[in-house]
Amino acid sequence: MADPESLARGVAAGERRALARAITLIESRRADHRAAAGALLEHLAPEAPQALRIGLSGTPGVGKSTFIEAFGLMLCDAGLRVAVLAVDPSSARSGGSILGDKTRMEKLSRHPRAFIRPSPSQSELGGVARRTREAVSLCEAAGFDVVLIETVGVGQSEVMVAEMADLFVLLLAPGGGDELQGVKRGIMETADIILINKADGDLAATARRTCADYAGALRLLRKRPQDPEGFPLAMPVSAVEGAGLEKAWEKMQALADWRRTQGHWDRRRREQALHWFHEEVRQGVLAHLRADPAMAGAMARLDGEVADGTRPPSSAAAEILQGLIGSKTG
Ligand SMILES: Nc1nc2c(ncn2[C@@H]2O[C@H](COP(=O)(O)OP(=O)(O)OP(=O)(O)O)[C@@H](O)[C@H]2O)c(=O)[nH]1
Ligand SMILES: [Mg+2]
Repeated sequence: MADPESLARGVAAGERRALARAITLIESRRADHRAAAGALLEHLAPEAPQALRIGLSGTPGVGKSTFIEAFGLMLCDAGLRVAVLAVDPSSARSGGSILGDKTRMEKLSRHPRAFIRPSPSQSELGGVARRTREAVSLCEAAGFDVVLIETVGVGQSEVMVAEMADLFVLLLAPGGGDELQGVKRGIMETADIILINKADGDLAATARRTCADYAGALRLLRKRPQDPEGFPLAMPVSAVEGAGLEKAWEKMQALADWRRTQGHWDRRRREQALHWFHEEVRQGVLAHLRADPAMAGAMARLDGEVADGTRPPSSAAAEILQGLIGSKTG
């Protein structure tokens, strides 16, 4: 493993091998690698150019890989450098996606201006979040213009990706109108752009209807300060035929430009940085507690009491914090 400083120089020079090795380093859980990863991230220029970070989510089979291949190639052909990071917290699934993605993103993966990194087989969301966030920073330092962060549209990983993206794009299949109620609502509220994919062939008419349904539902949402007129929006695309991709990119740029000029962009990046800082502290404290046998024992005992309702959560927390502060000072 090269020393963090020269690795950081390689990343900053946009060397793909250095970037790949740097990501391998940040993915490692070995204590010495963690330390080197920390040094590496500190060596990255603080004034590195900002990429447009696009979170992209969608249920299995909706066409994420096909979309990224077509969309990524379009951006590369326009002269942009595109990095794709996949987030898949369930290690059981990731084997399948990597295999699928090798075939579905074949051209993009060979493009000199593209960099694709599949999800590592980590199952714990906290670890995945850190790895992805740090990988995004590395890609940004390496001078990529666009970083696509892909996640499967199931559960918590979506929220996490939204917390590290400048824009959040949701890919949906035609039909699925019943999903509009309930489970999709929360996700819809984080989405900036909803793309109804597979708007081609037999599905074209259904896609247009679905799109109108979502557009209607989006108009009912409370207006968010970070949205210009007309956003969030829903539009049809066909990843297979490439239809609508140019327009989707125009919309993404328009939204990003508006947020930049209105100050939402910087504010959001600052909020996100603070969010991850506090999250790291929280995770670190919990890990520290779990590693100390006496504290772990107290946690287990209090878990039981709180669950049974014999101890209020705040009082149990006070006991743990007392122990934590006491063990630091005494
Ligand atoms: N008709 C049509 N089919 C599409 C389109 N995009 C993707 N598909 C098909 O949908 C299937 C799934 O596409 P993928 O790109 O693998 O979907 P995915 O969301 O990456 O799936 P997972 O990685 O399993 O979550 C494939 O058979 C694609 O050919 C499209 O725009 N139109
Ligand atoms: Mg896929």
